[in-house]
Amino acid sequence: MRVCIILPPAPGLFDQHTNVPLGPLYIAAVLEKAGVDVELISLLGHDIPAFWPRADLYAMGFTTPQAGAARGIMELIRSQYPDAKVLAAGAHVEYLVPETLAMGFDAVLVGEAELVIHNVIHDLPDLSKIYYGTPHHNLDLIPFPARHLLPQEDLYNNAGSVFYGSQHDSHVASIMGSRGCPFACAFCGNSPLSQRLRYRSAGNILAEMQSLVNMGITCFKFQDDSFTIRPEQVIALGEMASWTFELGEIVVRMHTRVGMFSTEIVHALKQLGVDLVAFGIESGSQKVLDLSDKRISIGQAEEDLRMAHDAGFRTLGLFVFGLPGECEETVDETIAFWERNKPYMDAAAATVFVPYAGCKIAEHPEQYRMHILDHDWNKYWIVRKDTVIALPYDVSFQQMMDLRRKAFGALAELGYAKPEWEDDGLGELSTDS
Ligand code: B12
Ligand code: SF4
Repeated sequence: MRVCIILPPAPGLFDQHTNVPLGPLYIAAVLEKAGVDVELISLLGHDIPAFWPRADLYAMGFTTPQAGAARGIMELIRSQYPDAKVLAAGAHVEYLVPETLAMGFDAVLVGEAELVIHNVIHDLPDLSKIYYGTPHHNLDLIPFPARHLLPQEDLYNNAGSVFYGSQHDSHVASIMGSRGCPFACAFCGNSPLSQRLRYRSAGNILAEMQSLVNMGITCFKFQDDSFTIRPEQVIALGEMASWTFELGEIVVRMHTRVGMFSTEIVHALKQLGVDLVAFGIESGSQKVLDLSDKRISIGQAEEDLRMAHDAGFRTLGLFVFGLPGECEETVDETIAFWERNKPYMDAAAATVFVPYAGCKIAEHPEQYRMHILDHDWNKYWIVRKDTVIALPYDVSFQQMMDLRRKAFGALAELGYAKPEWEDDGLGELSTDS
């Protein structure tokens, strides 16, 4: 049995080459463990191959703006092997099953795939149209991502970019310590199927980190949605890290939700080698936060930035432009937030709101007083400069583009542009925020 997993290109990323998603690597690991012969082909920053290897199953996971590319790849494979079986999975397909099948895929796998991929293999060549994954309740039972299937130079991000300037000479591995997020921000494309928060044990996470350290990778980017949501987990991880690694041996970046940072976890984060703490702040306008169901306050965001900064961490604020209620006044409030918090916010990055299928705004735009202007998925990059996809009711397209220029211009003026961003006021924006 041979399975070929393909990573479709992501031309909207500044550095698509090393931004390999973990999902397909986990599935490759599960299949290998079951004795399946797995080939992983990354088209992230690579040319489309002239010749595809023969496989019993071709499988692709993709996000929304990659959907067109994924379809093109499927057609190329079929032009070489007309009877090829091609499976679609990943974030995009969840709410668009009929559409994905209509694109020509043989089957769609919805949600987390570890517990259902065996059924797909078992059914070959007579696949069902839909396979529903179930969230794994014991993440420790999942093998570590099959990083060995890709060349090292495809896997590890440049640490200078991930850590906003520090750690220039190293490479950084993505890692996930938990899955799921119990919140329901209106703009978020996360799956409600995996809303239940699940953790790996501290020992399991550290074993993966140790295996990477053994390969010379000492920088880590935790991709968890809210790394600090359960303080006892962070404390256990920090304590075990202090037994496993020398102080300073590893460097970590993590991301969390405003309201989930406390002095209680500071020591543990230091034990874990945390250098950069990223907060999903989204907007400097309370009105925008409330209209987007964010359920955080501007005061909390400022307090968290200060607390983390004063505890000795570098802080990164992540923002989204163009959420419900965005207008001149809210952009001004956000710019004022950046100015006010500059002493505590070491880095900031912003993206533009894109209404991915399944997020509450895309499902009920009228409730959020938003127009959705375009359903061409190829444009659904959060980093495009030439358009906005969603428009608040009371703002014209031109006003929105002007506000966008103003917001990103201010970010650059405040010194928050990354060196690799283009210097045109809009910048390349954040591609790997
Ligand atoms: C980390 C991350 C990134 C990183 C990836 C880097 C890295 N080295 O890991 C970066 C910053 C590059 C990134 C970029 C983008 N991302 Co992103 N990203 C995430 C994030 C936070 C975690 C992904 C992850 O590792 N999850 C853990 C794994 C285990 O879960 P998973 O990815 O869902 O995979 C499971 C299933 O989907 C399925 N599956 C996935 N792939 C495959 C493949 C096969 C063959 C099979 C069978 C199954 C399968 O099985 C997996 C295991 O259970 C998610 C949010 C989230 N919490 O998931 C957003 C998310 C996936 N990203 C999103 C988006 C939109 C993007 C961008 C398009 C943004 C942009 N720049 O315009 C780009 C696209 C780049 C790309 N290559 O796809 C959206 C997707 C929404 C949508 N409808 O498409 C999400 C959900 C964020 C959000 N809340 O809106 N991203
Ligand atoms: S934006 Fe963050 S906190 Fe909100 S639902 Fe998405 S992952 Fe959870």
